[in-house]
Amino acid sequence: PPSREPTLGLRFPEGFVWGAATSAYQIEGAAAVDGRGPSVWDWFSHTPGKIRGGDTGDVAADHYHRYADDLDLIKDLGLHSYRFSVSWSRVVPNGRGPVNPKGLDFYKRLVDGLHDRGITPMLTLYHWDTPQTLHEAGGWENRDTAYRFAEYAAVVAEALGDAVPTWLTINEPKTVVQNGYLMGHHAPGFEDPSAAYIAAHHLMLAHGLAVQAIRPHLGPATRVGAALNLHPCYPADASTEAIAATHELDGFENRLYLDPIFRGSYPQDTLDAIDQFSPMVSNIKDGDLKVIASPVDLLAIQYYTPYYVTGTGETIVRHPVTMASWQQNYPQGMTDILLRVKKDYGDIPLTITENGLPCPDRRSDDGAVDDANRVEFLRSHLAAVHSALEQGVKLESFHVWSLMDNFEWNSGYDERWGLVFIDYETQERVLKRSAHWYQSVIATNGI
Ligand code: GBH
Repeated sequence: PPSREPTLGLRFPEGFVWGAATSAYQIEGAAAVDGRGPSVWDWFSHTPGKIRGGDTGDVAADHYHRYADDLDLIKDLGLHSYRFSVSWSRVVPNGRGPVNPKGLDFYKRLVDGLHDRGITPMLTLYHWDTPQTLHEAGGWENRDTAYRFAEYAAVVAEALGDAVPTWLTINEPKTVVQNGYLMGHHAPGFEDPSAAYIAAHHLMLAHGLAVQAIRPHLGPATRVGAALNLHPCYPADASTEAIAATHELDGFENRLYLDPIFRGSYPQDTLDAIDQFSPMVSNIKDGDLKVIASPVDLLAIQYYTPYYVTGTGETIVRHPVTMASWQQNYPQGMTDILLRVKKDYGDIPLTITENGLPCPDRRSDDGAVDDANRVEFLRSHLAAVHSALEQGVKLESFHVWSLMDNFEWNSGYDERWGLVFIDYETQERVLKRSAHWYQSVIATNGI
C-alpha cells in the first residue's frame, strides 16, 4: 500500500539518486565459506568481552547465501543505488599472494545481479576487515599493509572494472584510527595513541595507492573517491577558548582526512598536536602526500552526529541522543557539513553514503515493524540535505545506513539500523515502516 506518511512538500532535483548501504562483515556471514580467510574482525569478535552479547559476524544476515533474494528486495524498494563493500580476505585470503576465485565470483554475481535489476552498484574496497595475516604482520602500523591494499584493489578493479561506476577506497579511516587504535572499541582493540596516528598515515597512503592502482582498470567515466565520516564541530559557548578548542577538534575529526586528499598536506596545527604523543610525522616519506592527493572524482560523506566543544576541549551533548549513546539527532549538522566542504574544499561532486540511526525495532503481533523514529529522523535529515542542495551544493545521491539490520560492530545485533528488519533466528526479512516510507520518497522524488 502507498505510504500515508505526512510530506513536507519538498522535491529533489531530477535524477537525484536514492540508495542504501551495507558492509561485508556486517551482513555476509559465511565467514569460513568458499575459501574466505579470517579478518581482524573475526578474531576481535571471537575475543570474549569485546562485543555486546558475545555476538560475531559468523552468520550475520547470511547475505552471502541470500544475496539474490536481497537483490530482489532492493529492487522492490525501488533503490537506484546499492552501496556494498568487498571482503578483502574473501578475495585475497592471506592479504597477499593467491587470489581466491570463488570470493571474487561472489562479487561478480552480486554486481551482475544488480545490473539485471537495473540497480547501480557502488563499491567500497575496505570497510575495516583487514586480513588477519596482515594484521599479525603489523596491520596499519606497518607501511607494507598500504601496498598490499593497493594490490588487492587492483585485483578487484581488474575483475569488475566499469561494471561498477563508483569506487570508494576506504570507509572512514578516522573510525579505524579512533575506535580501532585509540579507544579500542573496534578491531584491533588497541588503546595506543602513538600507533593510532601512524595507522592514520598508512590508511591515507593506502587510499592514495589504491586510487592509482585501480585507475588503469577503469574507463574515464568510472569514478573513484574516499568515504569520510565528517563531524561538524561547534563551540559550546562564545569564549575564545571554546572557539580554539573547536578548531583543534575539527583538525582531528575532519581536516586530518580532508586536507591530504584535497590540499596535498596534513593540517599543521593537528600534526603539531599529534607530535606530542605519536611519531606519525617521521612515518611520512617523501612523495606520500602526492600519492594521497591523487585526483579523486567525488567525495563520499557520512554524517551521523555533531560535536559541541567547551573551552577545556570536552564535548557536550546539546540535542536528543538516539539509541546509540554517541549520536545526537541534529539535522542542521548535515546542511552545515555539506556547505563547509564546498566552501573549504571546492565544488567536488558529493554523495552521501551513510546517514541513519538505530531504533529499538520489534515486530508486533501482526508482524509489522513500526520504526516511526527512523521515518522522522530520515525525513528531517533529508530536509537538511534539500536545504544544502538549494544553497548550491553539488550533491548527487543519498544512501541510508543501512539497507538491513546487521552486525553493528561492538554493539553486536542489539542495535538495529536497517530499513529492513532481520529475524536472526529464521533470517526472514521484513520491510519496516521506514522502508515503505522510503519507497514512496523514491517514487515521488520528494519528502
Ligand atoms: C558508520 O560509522 C559505519 O561506517 C557503519 O559500518 C556503522 O554500522 C554505522 O556507522 C553505524 O554506527 O563504541 O561508543 O565508541 C559511524 C561512526 C564510529 C560511530 C564508531 C560509532 C563507536 C561508538 N562510528 N562509533 S563507541
